[in-house]
Amino acid sequence: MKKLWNWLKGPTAMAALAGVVAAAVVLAVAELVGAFFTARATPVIALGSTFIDFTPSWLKDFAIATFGTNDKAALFVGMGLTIAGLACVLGVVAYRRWGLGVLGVLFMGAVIVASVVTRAGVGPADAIPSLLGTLAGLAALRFLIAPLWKAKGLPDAPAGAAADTPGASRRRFFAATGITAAAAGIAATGGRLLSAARSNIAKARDAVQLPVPVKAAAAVPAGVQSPVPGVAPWVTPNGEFYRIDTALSVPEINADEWELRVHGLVEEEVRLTFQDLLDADLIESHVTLTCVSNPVGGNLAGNAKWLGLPIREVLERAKPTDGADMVLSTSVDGFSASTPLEVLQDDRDAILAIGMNDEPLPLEHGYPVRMVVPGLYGFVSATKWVVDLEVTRFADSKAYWTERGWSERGPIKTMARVDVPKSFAKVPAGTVAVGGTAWAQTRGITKVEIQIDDADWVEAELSTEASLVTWRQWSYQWDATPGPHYIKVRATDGSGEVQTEQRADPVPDGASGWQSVMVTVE
Ligand SMILES: Nc1nc2c(c(=O)[nH]1)N[C@H]1C(S)=C(S)[C@@H](COP(=O)(O)O)O[C@H]1N2
Ligand SMILES: [Mo]
Repeated sequence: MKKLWNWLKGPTAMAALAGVVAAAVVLAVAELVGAFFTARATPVIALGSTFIDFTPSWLKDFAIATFGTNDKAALFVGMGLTIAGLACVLGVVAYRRWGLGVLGVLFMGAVIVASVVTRAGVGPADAIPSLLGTLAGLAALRFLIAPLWKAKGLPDAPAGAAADTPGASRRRFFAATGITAAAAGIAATGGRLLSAARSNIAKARDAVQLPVPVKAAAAVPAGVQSPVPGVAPWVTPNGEFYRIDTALSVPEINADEWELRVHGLVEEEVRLTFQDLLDADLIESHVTLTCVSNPVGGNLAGNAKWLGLPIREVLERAKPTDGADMVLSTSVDGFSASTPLEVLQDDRDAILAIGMNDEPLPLEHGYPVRMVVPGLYGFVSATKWVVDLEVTRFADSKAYWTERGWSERGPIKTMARVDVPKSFAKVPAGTVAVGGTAWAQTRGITKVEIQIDDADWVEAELSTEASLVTWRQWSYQWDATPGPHYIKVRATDGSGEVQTEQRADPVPDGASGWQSVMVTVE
């Protein structure tokens, strides 16, 4: 204990602290200056995004299985700890050998700049915040370490660094550290406020007037909602809709400048502006989106009313040439999805969506324009912030997640989910309401069955079906006897196929298997 305390009071620990504060200065100054540049070009966002781009399928799967939609928060915490660790080392190195410390800091600066300028949609000028941040960090490191040298009179210390009493130099060190850390905090907060003030995208989005569709969504029949309290709402409110993407900072697109380019194996290259979409014959329909990373029983699925232009009509104008079998859609920040061409041409109404539940798309869900394709997992179809459609062939191009070990195609697997009771719930004996949802987009759900422990499968009560591309809810009144019990659920889709019992991980093309919920009846 005593030893630890002495070490903590010693110059090595102080040098490590100086390193951490200097790193904070790097990030804070870059954040402040970055308010005038592309948001995705700040060091934290660029480093994190680069890390995400190197994420193999098993790691993405692990991150989502472990942290769910908090995977980004987990990434930030991990990055923060890594940066702090490196900064400690650099602080100590700089204290012992200033020249070596400078080299180390410059090297880190170069890594940051490299990760910034290689982001999609980021220009060379966007390196400026990171460069200025690195220089400011170097100055801060020098400023903080100088009092430590004074106390020691180390060989590398600047000439004339007169010996100081240890107490005086420690006080000077902590004063300097406190002031620098506070300045970094102010710069970072200022940068945040400034970029928020400079961004008018949220305001522009609020001002968008969605046109009236030429084909309104079919009226939602009564009885789509499971009567069991606690089952997910049939329409997912925008604020509760799951969010999955590789974007650490939500892309901010000026709708007036947005343009979609349709090119590749086409007779006619087509360009669409946002105004073109507002002026077009739009259709509206409810579609349930599902993420391929959704584990059995997971909640990475949501149902919304989407407004948009059938991609079929855009392709009719572009006229794909013979041999084309895929459309590679790309977002402004470099994500891409490979969607079979015929899926975008058939009557399932894949759309370029601009509206979600009677609102313009929320920024996190793809403002101003995203794709919505019934029946396919999002990773091969639901490109948000979409700016480019290349008509091509599966043999010639690979999408973002396919390059990282996921499948090139992704039809949604039939899945039933128990929402109530929750796993490990304690429920009173007697009649227990069991309920949930099930989906098999484009095939529909025709049956949901329940099995209690090893009893025979029994049919659950199906809620009203709205369409084949939306989820269908169900309920079951269970006569529960005291003790531990397992509730299993499985669905049958419109093709007559029973959901497979075969357990599969989300990688590479979606999880399968029957969900089993353990409850204790008291
Ligand atoms: N630009 C972009 N679009 C994207 C993604 C992405 O990472 N970037 N992820 C896809 C995946 S994996 C899914 S499941 C859906 C999720 O859409 P949501 O966040 O609106 O629910 O978006 C898809 N579109
Ligand atoms: Mo996904």
